[in-house]
Amino acid sequence: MQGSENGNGKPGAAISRGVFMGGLGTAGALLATGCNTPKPSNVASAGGPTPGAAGAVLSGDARKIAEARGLAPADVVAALKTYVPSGKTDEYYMFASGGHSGQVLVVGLPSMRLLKVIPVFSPESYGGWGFSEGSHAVLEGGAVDGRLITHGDTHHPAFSETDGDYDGKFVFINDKVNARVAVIDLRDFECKQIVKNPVIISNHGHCVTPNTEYVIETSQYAVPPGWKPAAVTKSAYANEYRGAMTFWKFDRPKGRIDPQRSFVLELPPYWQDLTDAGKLASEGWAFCNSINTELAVPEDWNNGPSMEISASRNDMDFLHVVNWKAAESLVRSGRVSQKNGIAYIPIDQAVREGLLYLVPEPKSPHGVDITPDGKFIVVCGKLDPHVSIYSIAKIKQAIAKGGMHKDPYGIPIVNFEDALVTQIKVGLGPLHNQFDDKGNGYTSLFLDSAVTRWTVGDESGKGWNLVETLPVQYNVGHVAAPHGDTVKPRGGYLVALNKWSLDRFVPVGPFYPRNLQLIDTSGQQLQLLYDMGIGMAEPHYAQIIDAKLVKPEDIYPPNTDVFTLKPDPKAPVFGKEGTSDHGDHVEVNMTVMRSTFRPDVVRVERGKRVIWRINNVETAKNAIHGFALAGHNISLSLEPGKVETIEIVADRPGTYPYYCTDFCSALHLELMGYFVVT
Ligand code: RUQ
Repeated sequence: MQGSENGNGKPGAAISRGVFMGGLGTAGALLATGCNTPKPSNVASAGGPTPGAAGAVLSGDARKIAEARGLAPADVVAALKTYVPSGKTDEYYMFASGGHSGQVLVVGLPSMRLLKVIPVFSPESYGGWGFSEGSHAVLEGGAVDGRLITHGDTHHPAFSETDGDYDGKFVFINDKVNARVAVIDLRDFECKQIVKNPVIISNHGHCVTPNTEYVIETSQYAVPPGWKPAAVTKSAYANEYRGAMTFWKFDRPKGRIDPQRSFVLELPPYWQDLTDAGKLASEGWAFCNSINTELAVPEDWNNGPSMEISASRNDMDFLHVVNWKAAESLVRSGRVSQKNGIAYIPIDQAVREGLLYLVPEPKSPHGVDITPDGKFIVVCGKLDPHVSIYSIAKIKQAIAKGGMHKDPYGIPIVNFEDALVTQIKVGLGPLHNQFDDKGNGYTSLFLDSAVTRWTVGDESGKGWNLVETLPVQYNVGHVAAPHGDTVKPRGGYLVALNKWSLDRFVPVGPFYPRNLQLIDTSGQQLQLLYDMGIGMAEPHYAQIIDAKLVKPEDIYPPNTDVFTLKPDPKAPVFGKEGTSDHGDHVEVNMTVMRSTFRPDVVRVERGKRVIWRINNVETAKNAIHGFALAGHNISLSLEPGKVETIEIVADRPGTYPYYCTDFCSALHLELMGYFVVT
């Protein structure tokens, strides 16, 4: 995105991007040139509109509208920068986690319009997710000890990468509560696979390696491996509980995680937290924070200290430094054992093989993010006002030199001073970092409710300077910038993913919207552009990708099984539809096309199992049909070319209408039929 402060007298970025394709005449007639260089005094951040101020820089109709709506000049500039008129599309996609809705949200930038909700861990009736046999099988893939789980807590979306940059092919998303990872294919924006970690039962850190060799999933709350029952005592905790970093092998041609070629690295029962994969200078390494190096366990809070006190006593916790390339070689050599069906490297073996090191980090850390050149590791300590900058070169030197102290698990600890480059005092409650294309880093400040901009410096500690702080509304968690965690950040925007919104929206009851705020980072000053209310669970993290890199199919080829993206051999054929009795079950082969279900009467004897296949044989883009069957808990989404299968038992005699749930034509209401159980 171009800067708004281009100083060439042209109206702002949105205009020069071609919003007014016919030249600047129209806009120029409404806007005086001054409005594209807002001075901080004009920014309507807290003080609200300045009556008449808009009039100073606007003329004609624009002035009248701005005055009538009480808009300050900065508001007008912000509106121009985010407005995407009908017929134009967004510059970026943002994929945000849907928190404990278990879903993933797709949002356009800079308009901040919600474009899609991708069902992943939770059944979703609009998408037929969990109702069709295919989607049910995906959910079954994430069963825990055979129990189907129908919710999730999504945290950290991760695009597939090539050479350390997003490639627009896949998105991976973790489920914190059950330690699962899902694969979303960007050919159709649908979830294709869920895998359950066989060793851990909750996760948090989640990212990919620079060529998507692995999807990394790191544990949060330590448990005995395989979550076997154990005493909740200090000694049981220290001896039996373990954390883990799991490397899920991604088979790109198949578009699936391959558990057979995946492996787990055992970690101490420090609660591992955010995780990032090294790139360029640090490629082959992975880094993860930890928070409970006290090895505290919940005790009776009536008599002793609570977890929040006992797990935050230490001034320093540990950054975990993992040589995953070397771990991969070890696994390939076959010199590793298995645990619960997955290759497993215990801590002592990891230490012997030089795979695992610790570096002290202050205090209750949360985010760890690698700079775009891969040279520096930026750690946020939630209870420390600094971000701490470590150097991979220094860490490697210290490892080579040897002679390190060890933690109680025998893991070598690199001296803090040997690894640290510098610290930047950013403010209270630093959580997460992103980067832009101009050599800046951005850190969210949870306690201060602000985002900061600072400059990325060098190995000697020079050039790491705080530049600016912008308040956000309120309690910001992650920040996200276009390609902001890759080797090639694009810059221009920052999104603050705020957990509280308080006074920002019309009230909707005690459950407040979350507030995703779009910030323009292209100019001298950070400028808040837009508040997007999210009326559901908290989007923790988001990644933002250049829209040109994502090339989904606009229609499925005929007869597509969407879980293989191949032709379904059992797809019902147009003209050969019907119902057939196979003794123990009845098969229904149905097609749908505006505006007829064929067959439009399905008659079944009570007690039969019914295998019901539906093929949307439309060939027009966007000609979506839904399928809802009364009384049987069935809802499907049938995009053109898609085949879905449902299985039901006809156990309750009755006459049940089925109909299309997508208003598809003028005769949509006639697109129906009757299912009669006799
Ligand atoms: S985190 S609490 Cu990404 Cu800050 Cu999950």
